[in-house]
Amino acid sequence: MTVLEKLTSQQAIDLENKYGAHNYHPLPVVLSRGEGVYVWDVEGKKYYDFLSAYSAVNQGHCHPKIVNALVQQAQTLALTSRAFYNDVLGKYEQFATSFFGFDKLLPMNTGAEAVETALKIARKWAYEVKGIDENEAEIIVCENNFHGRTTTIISFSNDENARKNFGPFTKGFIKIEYDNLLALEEVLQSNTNIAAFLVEPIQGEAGVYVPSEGYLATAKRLCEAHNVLFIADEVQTGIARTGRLLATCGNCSCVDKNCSGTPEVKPDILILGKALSGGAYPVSAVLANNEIMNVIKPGNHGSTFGGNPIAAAVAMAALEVVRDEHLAENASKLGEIFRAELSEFAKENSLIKLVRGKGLLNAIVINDTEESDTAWNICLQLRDNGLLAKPTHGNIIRFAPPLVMTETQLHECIEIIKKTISNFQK
Ligand code: IF1
Repeated sequence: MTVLEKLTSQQAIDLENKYGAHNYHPLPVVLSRGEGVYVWDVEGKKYYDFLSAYSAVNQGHCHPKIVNALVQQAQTLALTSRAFYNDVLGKYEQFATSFFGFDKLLPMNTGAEAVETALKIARKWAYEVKGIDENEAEIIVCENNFHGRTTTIISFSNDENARKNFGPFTKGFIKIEYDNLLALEEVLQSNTNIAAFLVEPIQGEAGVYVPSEGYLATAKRLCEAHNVLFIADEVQTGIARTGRLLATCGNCSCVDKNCSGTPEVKPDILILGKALSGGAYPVSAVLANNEIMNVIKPGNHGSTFGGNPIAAAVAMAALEVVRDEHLAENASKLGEIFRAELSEFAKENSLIKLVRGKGLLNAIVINDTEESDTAWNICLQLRDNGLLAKPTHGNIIRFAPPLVMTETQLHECIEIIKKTISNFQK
């Protein structure tokens, strides 16, 4: 078989099983094309994509403006490394720092790399600015966090599946309960070696846990009072996914019409990834103001591809799409409709325990145990009915379509979800 020969779904699955590491258990569907909110499998069946590659494809599959930026730059200058300057990176850094309201940006590639970068910056700031003794810095994280898969990041995970037999682990992290301000205050008051508090504005992988109103703002104020950096991991919640440009409120002067204008939760360090490129290319970034970012000096940190011309060009196009197509406003409006309709439906269907989320990052909790395969089987039937979604943990199904979805398309998807669940036989 040549690489150009068209595969059947089963052939594609067999090849992955035989030649690929088994580090995922994908839903059995083989995709070969994407456009906007739709994807097609190799047999030509069309689906609504309700995962958006874990919120990386907020701008829709293969957005022409983003693809064009990718192609044009790839045909001009793809990679220089940071050993030399290039004529795109500075423009992107200026554009993105203004877009989100920070002084500086450190460009990386994956979300985990950006999280690691933020941890390194926070530690260096702790030693060189706050004055903590070297190697004594602690960073507060939350139970049930998900920040990526590197050894340091899984060191502070409590997901046994993600960490078992990957030790020994990195020290210097203190875990507290998510959405618990007393727990945060207690650690801040009892430990003078705290560099930072790393938090997801909504815990996506844990099951789309939206914290109490005011949690992030009060957490930020507590951090300020104790000279501790507030680090927001917006890899999944950022880039308009939750109905705002950011789920925390950057004092971004710009595009978020939903913004109250008051920087009530401006992170000291902001971590972005996924939809920063619209899913067209691995692009992540860490943003901070000078008094924090300037602890990084030449040779302290880097990456071969970090800030490459293609990444810079793609990211600018992806952010322009968010701004020009008003994706935050659309996510906010459609998210309200989605939760209202499914919450009403849940009242008459015992299979759904609850519906929760913000913007177009939502989830339904299935009325069965975490160990059951009910959520998985519902996703198989959703697939058969033309909608792709996947359980996060056990009995929770995440619903996160591209933010370019129209209201008409959303209502069609809601009907597919309702029909599937109404007809579901265990
Ligand atoms: C997998 C989860 C989602 C993230 C947050 C950093 C990263 C992620 C808040 C790291 C990545 C991805 C990773 C992917 C599945 C997906 C995921 F299920 F793993 F947890 F979205 F919820 N911070 N999340 O969500 O970014 O290095 O992947 O670019 O690893 O299975 P990355």
